[in-house]
Amino acid sequence: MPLINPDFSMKYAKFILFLSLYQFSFFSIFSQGNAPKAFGPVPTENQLNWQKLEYYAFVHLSVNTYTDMAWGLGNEDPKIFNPTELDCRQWARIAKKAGMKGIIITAKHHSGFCLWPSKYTDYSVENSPWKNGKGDIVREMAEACKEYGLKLGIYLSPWDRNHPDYGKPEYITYFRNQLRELLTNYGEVFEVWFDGANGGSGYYGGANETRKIDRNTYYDWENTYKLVRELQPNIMIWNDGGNRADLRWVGTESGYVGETNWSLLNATGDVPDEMLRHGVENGDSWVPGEVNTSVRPEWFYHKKEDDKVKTLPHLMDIYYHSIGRNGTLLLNFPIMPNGLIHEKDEKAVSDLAAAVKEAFKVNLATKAKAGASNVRLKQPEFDAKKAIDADTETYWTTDDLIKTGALTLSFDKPTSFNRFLVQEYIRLGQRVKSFTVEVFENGQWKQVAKETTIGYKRILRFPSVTATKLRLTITDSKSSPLISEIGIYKAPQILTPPSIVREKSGDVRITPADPESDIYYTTDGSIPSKDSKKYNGPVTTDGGKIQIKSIAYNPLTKKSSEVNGEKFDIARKNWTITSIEDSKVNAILDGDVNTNWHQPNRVKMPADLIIDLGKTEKLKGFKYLPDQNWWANGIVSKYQFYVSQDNKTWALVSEGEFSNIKNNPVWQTISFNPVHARYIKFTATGNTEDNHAAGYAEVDVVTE
Ligand code: FUL
Repeated sequence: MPLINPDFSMKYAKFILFLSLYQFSFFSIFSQGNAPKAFGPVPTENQLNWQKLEYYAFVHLSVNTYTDMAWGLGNEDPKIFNPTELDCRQWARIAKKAGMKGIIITAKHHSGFCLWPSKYTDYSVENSPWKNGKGDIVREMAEACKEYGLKLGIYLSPWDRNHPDYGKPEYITYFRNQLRELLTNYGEVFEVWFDGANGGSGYYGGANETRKIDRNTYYDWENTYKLVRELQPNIMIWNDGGNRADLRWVGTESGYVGETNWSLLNATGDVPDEMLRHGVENGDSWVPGEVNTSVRPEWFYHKKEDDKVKTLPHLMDIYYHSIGRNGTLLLNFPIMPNGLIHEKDEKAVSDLAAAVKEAFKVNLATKAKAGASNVRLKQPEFDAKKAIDADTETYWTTDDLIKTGALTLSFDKPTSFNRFLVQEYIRLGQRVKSFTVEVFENGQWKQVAKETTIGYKRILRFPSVTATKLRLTITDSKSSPLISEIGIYKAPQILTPPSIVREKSGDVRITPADPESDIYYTTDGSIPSKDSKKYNGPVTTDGGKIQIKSIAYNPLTKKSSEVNGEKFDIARKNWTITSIEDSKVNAILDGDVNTNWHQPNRVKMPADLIIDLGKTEKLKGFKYLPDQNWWANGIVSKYQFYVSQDNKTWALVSEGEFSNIKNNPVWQTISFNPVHARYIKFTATGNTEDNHAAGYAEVDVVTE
């Protein structure tokens, strides 16, 4: 007799099978099988991969690089295009070193000039002297990107100010032919950029007229996108507002996206700039934001901007306001006429890369213990630790339907930090609507941030704290929050020389780049150190001349910035501009180089600016700073300078021109033989544009 009744063993086997199936489903309920479901629109695989790039470059080069213009007109002779030292490997090397992941090249800007030898037009490198017409910049760019492990992106301006057919249906065929060339012959392309500037005046094959198009319908985007995706299945399509594509412009070129930033928009309908800036909380499509800005004021190279390359603190702000606000950063290099990136631009992005690396070197969160108020189904695969495991594919989350929750990180000793990074697991949708960050310092909880959205990545800055715990509280969410990563960092201070400004009152204001830095200064010309006077607010003066030298200082590291020094002549406190009745005119005397005043349009050259100095002074020169804005007009290049004791009889003491002020619109200082006077008259007799506009950021005198 068998030991086990076969009937029984059959039943037993069935029972085991049932048990294991049960077990299988039991565990799967609590494992991947029961992971939270997507909520609302979610990114495509292309969008996810693109978001992870975070940082990539733009390069702008075209015929207008040689005419010093922002846009080409379409009539520029290809013969002017000759970047004799062009080296795409230099661009790629710089981008790589800067931590960028790709480069988008202006294959064709609005001028219509093509940087590749397109077989559909003569208006290209083929008819330029560069490489005797045998070159192809897009090819060189593609090869350099490959060599440096960077992705290639293409900017193809839909607006073409050269093409005779622009505005007619035939042009669409031309445009698509060019797209086909670019998206077929140069390997994988990660992003294509269809600029929003569309239609207007142009050369148009000699017609020289204004052609208006409806930018929503003219290009038949639906079919154009279809072609793009057919040729490049992994591509991201950029197109601004009206023609919803894979990502969106953020409504500004100044380098920031809104603090509240949803990666959502509605597929149809108007998109005002405000919406571009913040996305739409309940939008029906996933359309994340890309922050595009230039390392200089303008997109194309202009020599006059050699002194206007963005500073490290400015670039750092841009970093926190783009990548730190759920956006990507597309930073532009204007290529010089010789075909290279300027060394100052290279230095700027290298310094930024070093500062970012330094700031995010050590993630203190990995040294903490993590606990959560609620863990989905009490399962370890969703527990608090998943937010600090350096794996963005895992996450902490709460039970379904629970839209709030707190995650607490505890350190075993007081830990100092000033940056907080948090990421959502966006594969299942962007959910968090609001959150706070608190720290446990000196025995009590203190709130350091109260914010709205998170998205792919959010980075917050706050003054340093030394705490034993940090608590992230999700105060509202569309569905259970999914937090994939948290970072806590102690970013060192950025020690660049402070800015020194003398206000009209005569007081001197000194501002460090990093609000946490101390400032030390001297007034006797000596080099400041931490033993000098500590700055605690504006330096008051008796209205006389003053020289200030200052440093920014970090008491923790005992490091200081380089010295910044400014010499100010007599205070302008009692000065009045007598020739103009406009309260805004005092912008000329406020010490702030970013404010300015312009003569009204009705005023023709010679245009006078008369100032009463309040009392007689012994003058030996004057200073003029033109409007510092992009494309400022009214840059005075020819002048006369008069003095008077009574505002009636004037003596001409200097006359001439400010050489090179167009290329280099910095302070102009003119000396003359010393003379006593109470009134001065600065007469603009010509400007850099040969019209009648006269503008001023600042005017000052030099006394004996
Ligand atoms: C703008 C263009 O008009 C600029 O010239 C530049 O290309 C910038 C990236 O986009 O809309």
